[in-house]
Amino acid sequence: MRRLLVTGGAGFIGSNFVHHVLEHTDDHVTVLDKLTYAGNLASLDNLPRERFDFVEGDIADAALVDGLFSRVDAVVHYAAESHNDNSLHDPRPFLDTNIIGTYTLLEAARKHDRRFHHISTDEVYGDLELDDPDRFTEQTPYNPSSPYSSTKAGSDLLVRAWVRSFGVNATISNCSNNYGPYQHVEKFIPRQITNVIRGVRPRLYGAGENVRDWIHADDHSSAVLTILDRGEIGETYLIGADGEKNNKEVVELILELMGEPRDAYDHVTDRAGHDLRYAIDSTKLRTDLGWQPAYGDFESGLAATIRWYRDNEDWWAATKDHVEAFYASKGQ
Ligand code: NAD
Ligand code: TDX
Repeated sequence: MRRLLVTGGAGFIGSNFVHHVLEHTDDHVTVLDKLTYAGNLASLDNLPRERFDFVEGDIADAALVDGLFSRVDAVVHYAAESHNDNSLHDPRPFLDTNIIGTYTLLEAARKHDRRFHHISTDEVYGDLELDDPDRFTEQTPYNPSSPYSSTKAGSDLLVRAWVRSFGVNATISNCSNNYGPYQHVEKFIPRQITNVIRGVRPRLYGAGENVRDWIHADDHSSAVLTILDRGEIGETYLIGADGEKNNKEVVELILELMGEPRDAYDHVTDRAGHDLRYAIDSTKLRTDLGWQPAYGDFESGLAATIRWYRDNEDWWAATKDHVEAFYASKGQ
């Protein structure tokens, strides 16, 4: 039985990964999570105790991390400050967790010679024009825009340096925008779904023409497991499911699926430095490692996600008012 350490496993994508691993493998999972505002233990309810344990702590705590690395075979690193809007308001935690935290984990991976997989984002490549025929590939130069994406880019470069300088057995993946259950209501799709449930009109930044390339979190998990099992050390793999949509289309689809008029939303103040378009070419992952997404159809994945937020109001209700007060203070 392989023993995995999953950092950030109480967050959105990390918790989806934990569920995926426990369902599809025999691995044992230890989660290390600081339980920031974004972590929620309820996302890890009802997991088999003999295959799962939870440690509350900071990835930048070198002594804690050292002890945990000595007990596992491989590490999958999701923990991060993840929200662009927060990084515009208060960048410091992004440096502490995304840079110093990743550095702390890399030093432990080096000391204990552990397999390490680093989770990153397509935002490290900056943005594309709306009419650009190209998509991001592993060769696209780094050009991050926000405090969030610049710290993720910095963490990727640290991983590359620790591979080359110290022979750490690491791989990196850069994924596009995820959607699915357990996503914090500060993020675009759950914010709009929970607004509609509460009888509030969805909020679109600016004109709503910005394009994101959507992938279901479960497809992200299967891709990460594929890379962990068969990825080549030192390589970077882009993860995406050909899901480009502009924000206006997504809001209109949410409204339609929830039985509201498609135009029942408001335009609000745009995000500063708002990236225009992200788009992923995942040919390398598909060709070299044979990965395929299972959720071909965004509309049915979105409908299932809407059902999940309707059925799990207890999971999100406590944070919704606080999130909306923060946005209201910025005219969003
Ligand atoms: P999230 O904000 O939902 O979860 C982050 C988790 O990390 C939380 O549980 C939080 O408590 C934990 N955490 C934060 N700081 C910590 C620290 N110092 N020590 C230990 N735990 C800490 O984020 P998410 O959306 O699930 O993103 C997870 C990872 O995936 C991030 O690395 C992010 O950059 C990457 N990513 C996200 C997306 C997306 O669409 N959300 C897309 C591509 C890549
Ligand atoms: O209320 C909103 N209205 C709106 O129009 C919010 C919260 C967002 N938006 C727009 C901004 C973006 O164009 O929707 C799009 C998606 O916004 P977010 O959910 O904040 O995601 P994004 O900034 O694209 O970043 C996400 O994908 C890449 C994750 O949060 C990152 O962690 C990941 O790296």
